[in-house]
Amino acid sequence: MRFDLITLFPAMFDALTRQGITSRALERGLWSLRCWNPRDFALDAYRSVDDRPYGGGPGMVMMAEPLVAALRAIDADRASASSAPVLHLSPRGRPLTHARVLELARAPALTLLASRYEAVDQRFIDRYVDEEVSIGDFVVSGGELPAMMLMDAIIRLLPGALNDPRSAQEESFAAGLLDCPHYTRPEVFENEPVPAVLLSGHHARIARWRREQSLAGTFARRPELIEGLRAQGGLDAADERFLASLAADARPGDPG
Ligand code: 4F9
Repeated sequence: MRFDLITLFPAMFDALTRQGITSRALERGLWSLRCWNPRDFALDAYRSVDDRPYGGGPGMVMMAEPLVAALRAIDADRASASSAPVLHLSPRGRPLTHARVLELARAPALTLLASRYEAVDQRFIDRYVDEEVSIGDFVVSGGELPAMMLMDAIIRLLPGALNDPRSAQEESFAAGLLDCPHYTRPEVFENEPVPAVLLSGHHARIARWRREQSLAGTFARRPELIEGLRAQGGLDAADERFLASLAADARPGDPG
C-alpha cells in the first residue's frame, strides 16, 4: 500500500515509521509513505499556504492552489496505473468504522490530506477530495494524528503485518462486537482470581463464555452495535437467548 500524505508537518509521521507494528510492516515492504508539503507548492515568495476567510471570522483557511499543485506532483510521481482516492481527515467527514478500514485496506494506494488551520477552501474539497473521514466527534490541532490513526488501522490489516493474523480477527469490532475481557498471570491479583472457566481447558465453554462477555459488554456500552449485527444476521439463536436474559436482568420488576 502506498500512502501519499499532504501535510505541513511530515516529521509527525515518524511516529508510524519508527515505532512498533507499523515500523516493522514498513521494513517488510508492506507499505510506503511519501510526504508532500504544501509550502513547497506555494505560489508566492512567502510560501503562503493559508489566507483569511472570505466573510470574516476567526482562523485561517488553507488555499486551494498549493493543494492542487501537490496533487499534481503526486500524480506525476506515481506515474503508472490508476489514481488513488483522495481522503481528507475532517470532523465533518463520515465517521470511520472498522468495516470502512477493511475496504480501504484493499486499495493499492491512498492520498491523504492532513489539513491545518480552521478549514480548507471548500472548492478544493468539492473538486479534488473523494471522501472526508472523521475519526470521532472532537477536534484536534490538525489532521496528522487522525491520518496516522487511519493509516495504523489499515497497515495492521495488511497481510504479514501482524505476527499472528488471528489477532485481527478476534479484536473489538472484527465480529461487529466489542472484544471480551482478557487475563494473564498471576492467577490471583489483589484477591481477584481469573474467571474459572478460562482455567478449565474446555475450549467450547471458553469460546461460549468469551462470546457472552462480548455480547454483554457491547449490550451495556454500545447497544447500537448489537442492533447493527442483528440486522446483518450476525446473531444466532444462542446469542439471542443470552441477550434476552440480559434484557430481563436489566428489568428486575419484569417477570419476562
Ligand atoms: C479529523 C478530527 C478527523 C476528527 C482535523 C482538526 C479531525 C480534525 N476526525 N480535527 N483537524
